[in-house]
Amino acid sequence: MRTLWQHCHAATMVDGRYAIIEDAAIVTCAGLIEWIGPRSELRPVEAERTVDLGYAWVTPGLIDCHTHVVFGGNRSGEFEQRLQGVSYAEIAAQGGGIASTVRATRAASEDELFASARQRVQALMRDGVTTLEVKSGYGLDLANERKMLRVARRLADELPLAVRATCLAAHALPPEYAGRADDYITHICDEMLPALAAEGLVDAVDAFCEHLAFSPAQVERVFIKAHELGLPVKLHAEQLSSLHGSSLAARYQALSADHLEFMTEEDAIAMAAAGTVAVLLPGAFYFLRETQLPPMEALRRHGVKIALASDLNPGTSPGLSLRLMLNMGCTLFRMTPEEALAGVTTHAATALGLGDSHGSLEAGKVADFVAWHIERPADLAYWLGGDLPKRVVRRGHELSN
Ligand code: DI6
Ligand code: FE
Repeated sequence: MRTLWQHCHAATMVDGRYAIIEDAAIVTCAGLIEWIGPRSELRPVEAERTVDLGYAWVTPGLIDCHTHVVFGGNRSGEFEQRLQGVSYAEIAAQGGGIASTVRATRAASEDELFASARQRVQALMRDGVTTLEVKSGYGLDLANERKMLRVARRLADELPLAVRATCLAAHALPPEYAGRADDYITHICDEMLPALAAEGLVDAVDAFCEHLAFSPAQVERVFIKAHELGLPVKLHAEQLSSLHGSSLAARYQALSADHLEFMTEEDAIAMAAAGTVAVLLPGAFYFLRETQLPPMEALRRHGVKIALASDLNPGTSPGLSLRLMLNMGCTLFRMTPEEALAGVTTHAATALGLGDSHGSLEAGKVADFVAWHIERPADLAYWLGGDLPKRVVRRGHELSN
């Protein structure tokens, strides 16, 4: 069905800029944008339907390009304990931290994981999210990583949004491999990744490169296997210390390197040359009360594309609002509202390998967009969360509220 959407302004986000079209018209057909431009230049079209958007601001559908939205249990009890003075080390000694999420995720059925993840995804969708990345990484064995990735696929089947599934088996060391990290990496490379890839459950491969997780040498083994399997890679890098994981990621043409508070200028140069997107995660920075800021000036100077994401996870970023992350990107990292919006549209699409089909309003791209009843695009980063009035269009069809 061909639809004409008119009486709107568009922040098209082409090339990561607002690239505004005032008094725009958009023609969609078969789920794609067929034409977009000033209404005055619209040639007569045979549209089955014409929609008046009441001079709303249209942006691309938002893209949350880094989430751990599938998990069992949550860690609000630990949050409360920590604020009562119990140290992180004591909580970890009691079996808390990421290990507790691994236990809860392993204990949950696929249906239970789906039901809890769906609620969180629906919260993100209330912010206009139409594309989502979902990582595994709380199963840490073949059966439980498979279970998480199947939930990711099911979210795409049952909710009106696109999902990219990322295998993060190299997130933490499972208890059965305590003291044997290299053996676990071998298990990932020889058993888990080939099996999960063969089942069509994996769109990209991620790892956590940090002293308390995996070394650059271990991460590189995972990357080599991912490339053998024809899968793109991403990396959690430079969150707590500088191991130059982001340079390693760039050497493997990673789609993105994420966190990056401790990255160096050399890392930024390597990422720019490789086209690896910097995904900044202000929710984790805030929740952990970090003080080391990502090197915004170096990223800008070297032309690294910058994305923003929720990092939605139970331990370090229980963030159910991507728009809140826009505000945090501006207030905490001094991004401009335009950079922040590009970070959840154009550059987020590139961070997922979807740059050709998603992330901006251009003819030929998927017709995922949001018509916001706001005064100007900066409103999206200005309000601290909340439910802004809007209409969400996914593949050319308006979603009911
Ligand atoms: N970095 C993080 O901040 C989260 N994972 C990661 O690689 C932490 C996940 C958790 O604590 O559950
Ligand atoms: Fe993460």
